[in-house]
Amino acid sequence: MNVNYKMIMIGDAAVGKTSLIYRYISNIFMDTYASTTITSFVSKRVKDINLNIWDSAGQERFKSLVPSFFRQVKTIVIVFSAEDPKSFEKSKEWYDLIQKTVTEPAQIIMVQNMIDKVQNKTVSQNILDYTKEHNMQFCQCSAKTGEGVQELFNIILSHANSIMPELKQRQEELLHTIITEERIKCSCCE
Ligand SMILES: Nc1nc2c(ncn2[C@@H]2O[C@H](COP(=O)(O)OP(=O)(O)OP(=O)(O)O)[C@@H](O)[C@H]2O)c(=O)[nH]1
Ligand SMILES: [Mg+2]
Repeated sequence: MNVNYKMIMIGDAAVGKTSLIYRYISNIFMDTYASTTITSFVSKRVKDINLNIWDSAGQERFKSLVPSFFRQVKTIVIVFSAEDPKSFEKSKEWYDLIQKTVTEPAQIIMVQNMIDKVQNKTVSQNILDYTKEHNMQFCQCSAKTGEGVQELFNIILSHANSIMPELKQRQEELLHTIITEERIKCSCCE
């Protein structure tokens, strides 16, 4: 039985959330910016895992809608841009939003994207301190060159594998509930 694994990309507008997903799923990169307005997901099957990757809208006007997609999420990726230090400051607000709204344990990863755009790739100490202090994993990526993207998803898949018994049990319980409900429906129609 394949297990479903839900993850979501969040972060400010134009930091590269959609581009990272395109790079991972289809190995493509598009220079043109088409802002995401509707949260949706794409799936990739990796061995026995259906990785459901939700892509959210980073624009401020959509921010309040994002937590409604956190239900049953197992990994949250907060993306910011290496080129724009303000986007790291804003990612702290995204972290606070997770703290306020996510009730179940989830892996949280901070991603510094667009590292192809900066000469000095050294991660600043305040970023390292912040991620460590909040128990987050940290990755540097470029959706444009593909650098770090596979590594990011390997971290996520490794987490998925580490909670596999829990995922399987949950899925079986869900299936059982659906079958039971169908039986009840059928017997009441007889
Ligand atoms: N150079 C470079 N450009 C990137 C990278 N990632 C994304 N971009 C560009 O940055 C722009 C925004 O990328 P998106 O992936 O649409 O950003 P987003 O975070 O999904 O934005 P919203 O959907 O508005 O929240 C696009 O023009 C991309 O081509 C990267 O790693 N390097
Ligand atoms: Mg997008």
